Amino acid sequence: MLTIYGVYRSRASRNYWMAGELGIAFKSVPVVQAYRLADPLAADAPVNTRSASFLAINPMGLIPAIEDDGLVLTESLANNLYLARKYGGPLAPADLREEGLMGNWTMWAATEVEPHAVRIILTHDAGTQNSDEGRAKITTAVAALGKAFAFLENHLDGRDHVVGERFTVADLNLAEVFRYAMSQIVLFDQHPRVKAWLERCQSRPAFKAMMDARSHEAA
Ligand SMILES: N[C@@H](CCC(=O)N[C@@H](CS)C(=O)NCC(=O)O)C(=O)O
Repeated sequence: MLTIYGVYRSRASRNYWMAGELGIAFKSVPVVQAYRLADPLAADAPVNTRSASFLAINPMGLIPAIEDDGLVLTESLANNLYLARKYGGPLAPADLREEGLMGNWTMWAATEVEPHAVRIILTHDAGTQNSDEGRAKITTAVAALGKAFAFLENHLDGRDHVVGERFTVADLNLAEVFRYAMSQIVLFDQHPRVKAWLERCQSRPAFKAMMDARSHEAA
């Protein structure tokens, strides 16, 4: 059975959403980010990214990790590509060409979008979005995201989805990365196809179920 190590309030959200889309049974092992704890190595600390038991799974000390039939994977977006290939169905590539495209879009999201988008959400998480420093960070990130938003906006001309004519793992992986920039309403208003695509992705029952579980988790 698939095991997901992480918490919903982390990049593990992508893997929980994916498992929900696939309708597969999974075991969730809560592992919280060490930086959220006062003393992650205290005897009574919950299992976290610095706990020996988790470092045995992912020596990088980052969540999520998944374990499936003895295979351990530790990159959230790659975890989803693997799950798509393993369980098949409409979310998975139908052929090698689609597999290439899904990998390409996923790598694009990880390298060209996420580094900037995550800076936006982390600034909000830290509550510093209205400080001079926070505003400067967000302005820089938004400027850096302009090209990526324009690229996706152009790609979505005449298309509802990123690859093929259906919701796939490529949409899911991208949607989870673009979610980190959602506080930037102007950026989405300037790119209406990206905005409508993200709304479509987030209207899926499996996304809503994941966000519901997330909302019940300690902040
Ligand atoms: N590239 C990795 C990044 C994973 C990552 O940065 N995870 C964060 C939580 S979203 C983490 O575990 N942070 C723990 C820490 O810094 O102690 C992935 O996408 O899975």
